[in-house]
Amino acid sequence: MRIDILTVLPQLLESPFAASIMQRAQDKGHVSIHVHNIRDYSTNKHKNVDDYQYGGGAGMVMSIEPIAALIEKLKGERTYDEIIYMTPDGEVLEQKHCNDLSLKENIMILCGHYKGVDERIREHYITKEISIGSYVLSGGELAAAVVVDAVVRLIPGVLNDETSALTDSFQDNLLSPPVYTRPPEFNGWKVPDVLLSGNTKAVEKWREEKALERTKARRPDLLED
Ligand code: 6GU
Repeated sequence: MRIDILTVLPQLLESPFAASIMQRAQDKGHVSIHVHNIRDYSTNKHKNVDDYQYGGGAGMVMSIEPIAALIEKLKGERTYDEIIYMTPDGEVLEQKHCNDLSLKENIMILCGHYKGVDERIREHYITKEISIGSYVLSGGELAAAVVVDAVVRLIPGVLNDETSALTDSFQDNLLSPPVYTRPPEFNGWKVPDVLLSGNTKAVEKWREEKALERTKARRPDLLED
């Protein structure tokens, strides 16, 4: 998979992909991530990437020209399966979106800033608009990093048995059960006996019960659909 990220703050997207699973996924060739600075495509002498909004009002709007120039350049090089715009008024990200995106070949992600981008970008280039939740961030970069992380770890071959996505929370609309490791007792706090029993069937049953219990208590909405 190839992911192109369009931003006015490329510094914000350096470290999120430079460690652990994201770095390994790139090293192993499962994904290549390319961060582009929109400012490099500004043609005016001050390298501006935003302007006052028509009709008046506080807040700047990201200009159409540099973004369009960058999108057109990239589209001329390959075909994109999705051109995503990160925005608080987008569809709220769920595991199902990540599962879908993990099967794509080429994805472009545009990070919103200020009051957002000129609406004509959204009308003519964007195929999907994503928010990561009901709160406002200073910009779309951290949200884009969240999407990339959630998607890349699902690409076949990225995770091994130990980090398998199959038992993730949400993958089957259930939260994960509690987990424990050594020692079996700390400060008198004991690991549940069943996990030490060696009885695989009983362990599996216990985990299913706990997952359901936890989901009912914390996220009953997940059990509705
Ligand atoms: Cl995608 N962008 C911004 N600026 N804030 C957000 C968001 C995105 N998702 C949730 N809050």
